Amino acid sequence: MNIAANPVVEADQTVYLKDYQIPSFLVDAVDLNIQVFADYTRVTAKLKMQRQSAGDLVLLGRDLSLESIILNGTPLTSDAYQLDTEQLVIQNAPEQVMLETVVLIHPESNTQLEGLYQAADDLFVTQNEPEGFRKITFYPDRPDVLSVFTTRVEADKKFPVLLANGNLIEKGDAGEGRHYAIWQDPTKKPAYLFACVIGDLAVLKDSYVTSEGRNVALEIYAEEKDIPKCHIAMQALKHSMRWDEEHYGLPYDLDIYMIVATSAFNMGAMENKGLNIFNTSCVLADEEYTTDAAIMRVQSVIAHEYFHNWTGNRITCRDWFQLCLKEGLTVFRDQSFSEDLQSAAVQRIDDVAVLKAHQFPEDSGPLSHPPRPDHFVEINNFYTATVYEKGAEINRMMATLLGKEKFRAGTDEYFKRHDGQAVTVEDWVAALSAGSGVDLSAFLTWYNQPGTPKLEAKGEYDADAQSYTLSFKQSLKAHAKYPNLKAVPMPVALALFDAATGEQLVLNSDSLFENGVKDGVYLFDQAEASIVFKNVTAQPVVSLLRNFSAPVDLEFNYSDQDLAFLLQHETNGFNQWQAAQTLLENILLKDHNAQVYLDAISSPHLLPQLVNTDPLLASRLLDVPSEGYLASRIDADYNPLVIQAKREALLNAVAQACKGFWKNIDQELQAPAEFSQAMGVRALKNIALAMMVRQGDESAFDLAYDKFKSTGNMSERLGALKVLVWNDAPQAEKALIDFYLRFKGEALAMDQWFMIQAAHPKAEAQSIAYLTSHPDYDLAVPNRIRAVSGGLNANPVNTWSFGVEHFVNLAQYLDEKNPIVGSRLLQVLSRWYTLAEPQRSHVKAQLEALQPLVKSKNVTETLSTMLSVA
Ligand code: B3K
Ligand code: ZN
Repeated sequence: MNIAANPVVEADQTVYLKDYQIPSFLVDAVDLNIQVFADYTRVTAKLKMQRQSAGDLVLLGRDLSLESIILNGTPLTSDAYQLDTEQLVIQNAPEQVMLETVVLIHPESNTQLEGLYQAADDLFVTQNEPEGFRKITFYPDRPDVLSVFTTRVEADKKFPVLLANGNLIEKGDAGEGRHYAIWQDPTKKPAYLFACVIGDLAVLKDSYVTSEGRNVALEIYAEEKDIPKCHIAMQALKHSMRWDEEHYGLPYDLDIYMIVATSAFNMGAMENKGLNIFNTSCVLADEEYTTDAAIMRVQSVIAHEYFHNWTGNRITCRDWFQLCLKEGLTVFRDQSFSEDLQSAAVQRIDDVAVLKAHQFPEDSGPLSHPPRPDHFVEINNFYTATVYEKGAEINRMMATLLGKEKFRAGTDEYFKRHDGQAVTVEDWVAALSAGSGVDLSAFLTWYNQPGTPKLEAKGEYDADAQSYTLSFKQSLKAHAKYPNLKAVPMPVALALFDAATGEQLVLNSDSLFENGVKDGVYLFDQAEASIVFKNVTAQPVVSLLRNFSAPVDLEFNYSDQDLAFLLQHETNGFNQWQAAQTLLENILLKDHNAQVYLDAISSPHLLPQLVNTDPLLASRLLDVPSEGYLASRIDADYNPLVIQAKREALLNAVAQACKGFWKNIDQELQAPAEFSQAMGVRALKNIALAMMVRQGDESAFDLAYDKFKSTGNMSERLGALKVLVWNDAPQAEKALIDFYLRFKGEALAMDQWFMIQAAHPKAEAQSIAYLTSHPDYDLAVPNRIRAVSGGLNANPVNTWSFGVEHFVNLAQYLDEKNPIVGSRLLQVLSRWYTLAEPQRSHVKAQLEALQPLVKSKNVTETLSTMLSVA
């Protein structure tokens, strides 16, 4: 019997955290036999189960054709169970159950890229988090059911690679040109961590000896031509393994660790136990083919998935509401790892930039939810910036407050208490508190409520008393679904500077002790409070939230001069950047005069000096907030054209203000051998090139074209190509053709080719139509869709005009074919309600027209939440 996919969402499909119940049956062992044929796959599953609590035996299953079912040796007829589109239920099952099912599935026509699917002619892979395993076989597919898996994979010999989790225990001939492999995973795991791979791939091999002396085989599988691009990922993997031993005392626990790269993947990567499956975009790294930013991303995603082995796999989530338990902690861990790879200030800048560009807007609009939501319709819609990035910030705050040693004592306690278990956010905070000896339970509030807290601070200097008072107030916007919002604890890292000399003031221990500031951090945990610094001999400049010590929206009565001062004198690189960003926001959104900023950024004491010591930080200090970010700061009557015009004018003014600087950068700065420094030099040179065009420098296009042709480095090549294409240079067309011919066999490079054209500031509906009807555009490949859609969305003026139709059509097309990606892309329009009329009504009408046309839970939930704003 065939079961329909994606039933229409009904009112009662919301799942609530408060309804959690332990599973009625646990699975002690699973035996799978997965036989892949050309036009179907047969899955035989033997589950050894035992009752844990009263209730029916519930096996979840979707899109499965059930061939047979045997319970404790007796074949069951259809009247012995209830079967619908989502589950198979057996009432009155005995205490001990041996259940054998045979189902047929169709990976060859699975376009949703969930469960087992054909990713290429010669490749089948799985993606089971969160609920994909139920598309492979009937199973209690929930994260609190942990079991030992033995997997037999059988396929035609034209697929030489047969992989599954754990250790290979047997392989051999299966007759008729077929072969098999049997893998056994000794660690108990939930089904979402199950993986298998059937394909024709090449492999890069290495090995690693753990701190416990275990010799681990490391294997990265990819297409033959891509193997040379896997070395950076392999180094990053070994580095991550060492890092986790040194920083958390966590060694790897199996004899083999495999990574498989595929270009057909809905997201970045997946941490399946011992068998990660990765989007090629997060494995392949090579200066000739991928950008510096992509290389950094590969290293961080490799680390992220590796770190999940402990935070996610060994200790997993009790239910999907707890997703940020594993994701927030693992993101915090990978961010810390990346801080060790490059300028730590720049890593923090980049992480906060992501938080502010994605999480803050999400949290201020209709899609706002707590890091741990208390209800959802489709859990796939909750792999969000809030769960990941805000989740990471909560862990960072606790780590900041505890300091290195206590934080480590806390994490040690967590691994000791909960190894092998499926736990909750409360368990994590309790273990961290117990291990560190510091009660952190107040931080639970952060997990449970939505919205970015506003932190209003005021500074007052009293010359007579020689004291400086800082007062703080926190507030949250009301949320219909989450009432009873409470004050949260916020570590506020701060420093005072002498306004005359630019030196940081040493806060003597008296003043520290009295006001509760410890190691430069004040824990603000009430609705309102103030602190006083004594013996301050002149009006200081205060720098707040150093390193962005809490994920809040800070409002402080800074003058533009104070901000310019901090841009030039803060010793914390992150806060230098933050000062520049705030100053730029004042100019672009509050119409402040730009001169204070222009004077500071062109000061000979700032960038010309920094370019030699930390070129990457220098490049970030030149960041001007994107139009998309600026839009996220506007809650009503947003006119994209106005913001674009203001931003363009400012960039032109910056180009003029730093006149001689750009040419100097271009001619005199050389990329050193060290990667992170070289990356900084390349970033600066790309900015310089774009600025030279803004200055009207006539040599700039020739310079860009020469660079484009002569360089072997993708960051340089793309930097030059952007300048040519986005300015409609005479050389643009031939550069695009040259790039196409040079890289047409390289999917990731071609994604960039699509992206650059889609991101043309003057792109029109026709130019996007040209790209989406190009023979190399493929709606079955999420990376390609994201390249064009992401490029288009780089210019909000375009997004909110012809782009609306693009995104609405995509959501409709993908609704059933790939609802995870369709739902995600639609979210680009979530701030429609902030637009000025008549655009607001136009977009609303288009969204409303989409509503009756979509069926998937994913798109339906997203759309109805988006439209829930008044
Ligand atoms: N845990 C996976 C995400 C799965 C997303 C499913 N829609 C990757 C990661 O966060 O490491
Ligand atoms: Zn993750």
